[in-house]
Amino acid sequence: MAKEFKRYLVTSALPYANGPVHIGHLAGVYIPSDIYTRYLRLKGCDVISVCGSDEHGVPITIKARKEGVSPQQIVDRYHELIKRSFERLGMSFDIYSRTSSPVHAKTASDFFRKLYDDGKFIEKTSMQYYDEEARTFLADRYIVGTCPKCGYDRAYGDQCEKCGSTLSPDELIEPHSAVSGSVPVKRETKHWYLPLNQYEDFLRKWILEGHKEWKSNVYGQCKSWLDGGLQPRAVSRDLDWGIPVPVEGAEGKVLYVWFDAPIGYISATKELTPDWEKYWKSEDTKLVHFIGKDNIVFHCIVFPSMLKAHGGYILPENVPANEFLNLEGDKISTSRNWAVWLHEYLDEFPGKEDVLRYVLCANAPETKDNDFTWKDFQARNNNELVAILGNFVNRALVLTKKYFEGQVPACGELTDYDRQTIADVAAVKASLEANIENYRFREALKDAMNVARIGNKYLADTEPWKVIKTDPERVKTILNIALQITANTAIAIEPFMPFSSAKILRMLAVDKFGWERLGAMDLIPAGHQIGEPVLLFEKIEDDVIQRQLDKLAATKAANMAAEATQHVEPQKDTIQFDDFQKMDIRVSTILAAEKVAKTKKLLKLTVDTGIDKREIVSGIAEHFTPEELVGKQVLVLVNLAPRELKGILSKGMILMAEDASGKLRLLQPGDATNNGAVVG
Ligand code: B3M
Ligand code: ZN
Repeated sequence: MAKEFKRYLVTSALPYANGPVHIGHLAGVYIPSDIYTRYLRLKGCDVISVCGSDEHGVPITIKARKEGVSPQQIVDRYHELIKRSFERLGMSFDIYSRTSSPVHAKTASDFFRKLYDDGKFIEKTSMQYYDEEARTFLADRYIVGTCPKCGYDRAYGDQCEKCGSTLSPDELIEPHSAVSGSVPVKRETKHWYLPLNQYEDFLRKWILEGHKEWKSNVYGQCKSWLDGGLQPRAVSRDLDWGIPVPVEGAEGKVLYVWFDAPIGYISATKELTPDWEKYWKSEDTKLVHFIGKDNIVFHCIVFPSMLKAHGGYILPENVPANEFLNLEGDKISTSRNWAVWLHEYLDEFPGKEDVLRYVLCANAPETKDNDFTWKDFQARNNNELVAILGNFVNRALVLTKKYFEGQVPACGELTDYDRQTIADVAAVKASLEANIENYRFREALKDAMNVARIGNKYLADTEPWKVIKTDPERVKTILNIALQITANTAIAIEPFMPFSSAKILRMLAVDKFGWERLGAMDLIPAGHQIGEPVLLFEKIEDDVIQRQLDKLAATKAANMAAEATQHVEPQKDTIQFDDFQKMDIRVSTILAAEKVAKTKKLLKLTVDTGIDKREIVSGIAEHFTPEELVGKQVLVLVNLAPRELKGILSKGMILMAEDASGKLRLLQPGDATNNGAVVG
C-alpha cells in the first residue's frame, strides 16, 4: 500500500547561471516537474515547488574571465534571463531563487559548519596545481595542455573536448595555466572531504532495498555507484567565487559547488515560507527531485549522505531522472551553440508555449535518450494539436454559437453511444492519475489527449451539422455532451498545456475546475452563455520549419569553421629549397577507383599522370566512395618510391588535406589543367 503523505515538496535541478536554458533542460527536468506540480495543485494537495539559479562553480568563473566581467555580472545576466524564460513558458515554481542570495550563503555555511563541528568531515592535505603568477590554485578546468590520447593541444585538466577522454591534470602534456599561461607548480593545500564510504550501508539499505520502485535508469546508476565502492569526496575548493568555507584558516577556500547547490533547495524553501521545516523535516512530506541523468549521483548519493550526516532532514521519496534529449540527431551542446534556446523559441514562436510543452513531453527521454526534430515538432502541432484538440474544441463551440446563439442546450434522452462516450471520458481519469503519479508523463499526456480524441470522434460520428436539419432536439443533446467533454479537456490538459486550458475555460466562460471534477458530465449547466470561440492552435507551415533548419545549418557551418581554425598542426622542421626540388608533383586525373578487398581504409586508384597511367593505393576509403573520385583532377607525388600494398604495387601518392575535425579533403587545381602539369 503506497504511503499517504500530507504534503509535497518538489525540487527542480538548479540551472547553472552561465547560459540560457535549452529544450534539453526542459524535456529532462522542468516540463516533467511542472506537470507533476500542477497536477498536485489541481488535486488541492499541499505542494510547493522550488527552483533557482545555481550561481557558483568553475564554468561561471571561466565565462566571466573570457568576457572580462565579474562572475556576479554573469550570474545576474543569466539568472534574470532564465527566470523570465521559465515564467513565459508557464513554469509554476512557487519560488525561483538563486544561490548567490544571502539566505543561501547562511544556510549552506551553517550546514557545512554543523557537519564540521560534529566531526563528519575528513581533513586532508594534498598537492594541487598552483599558478604563481596569478597567485591562485587552479581547478582542473583551469589547466590546459596537450591531450595524451589524441594530441589535441587545448585539452582541459579534467577532460579533452576533442576526443572526450576524462583526464587528470597530471596526464596533460606541457600543462599550463589557463589564467596566466604560466607553467603551474604543485603546492600543498588542505580540503575537507565527506567520507561517502561511511554511508554505503545506509545508502544500500535506503535505495537498493527501500526504493526498488525507482526508475530503472536511476536505480541502476545508484547500484553501479555503490557496487563500485564510494570514495571520500572533497566538499571545498581553492576558488574565490563561491561560499567561503566557514572555518578558521580557510581563506581562499569555498564550498564545492555540488555541496552548496542542493542546499539551495532548502534555502529557497526558507525564503518561500516560515513553515519551511514542515516540508524538510517531517516524514509526512513527500520530497521529489526532478533532475537530468548526469545529476543522479549528487541527488541520490551525495546530497542524501549530507542530509543523513546533518540529521533532522527527510530524504527524497523519488528521483525520477530523465535521460538526455538530442537535437536533429546530434548531442545538444551549449559550447557549440547546438541547441534550441528557450528564450529564442519564445520570441520566434509567440503564443506557442504549449506547443513546445506538448512536443517536449510527448518526446521526453524518460527511459532512454531521445531526439527532437523540427519536422516532428511541426507534425505533432499540425496532426495532433490542430487536427484533434483544436478541431474538437472549435467545433463544439462554433456549432453551439451557430445553432443556439452560444447558449448551452439542455441534454435530452441519451443513446447507447452517448452513454459509451461518457463512460470512455470518465475512464481516462484513473489511467491519467496513475501515469502522472508514477512519473510516466508521456503516457499521461496521451491519456489527457484522449479526452479530446473521444470528443472529436463523438462529433464526427454523430454529425450534428447534418442532424440539425431533421432533429434539432438530438443536436441539443450532442452539443451538451460535447461541451461537457470540452470542459473535461480543459481539466485534463492543464498540467501539460496550461495556456490552452485557460483559453478553453475563457471560451466556455467558466472558472477553473478542480481535478475531482474530471469525468463529470454536469460541468456546464444548460442555459449558460459561452464566450467567443478562437482557434487554440494554428498550422505551422514548412517555411517556418525551414527557417529553423537553416539556422541550425548555419550553426553547424560556423562550428566547422571554428574547429578548422582551432587546431593547427605545428610547423615541421625547416627544409632547403633543394629538398623541395626533389619532389615531382603533377596534376593528374583519377580514371578508376575501387575498394581493396579485405581492407577498410584502402582504395586502388587508376591515375593518368600525363606521364603514364598507373595504380596508386590510398588510405582514403573511409573518407571517399570510389564513385565520387572518378574523373576528379588531383595532385600526385609521382616520384615517390613504389610500395607494395596488399599485393598491389602503388606508384605515387595522392596529396590530401586533413582538417581540424580529421576529415580528408582532395587538393584540386582551381580549373581543369592538362594531366602532367608540374606543380612547383
Ligand atoms: N546546476 C545543473 C546541471 O548539472 C546543476 C544542478 C544543481 S541542482 C542542485 O546541469
Ligand atoms: Zn583528446
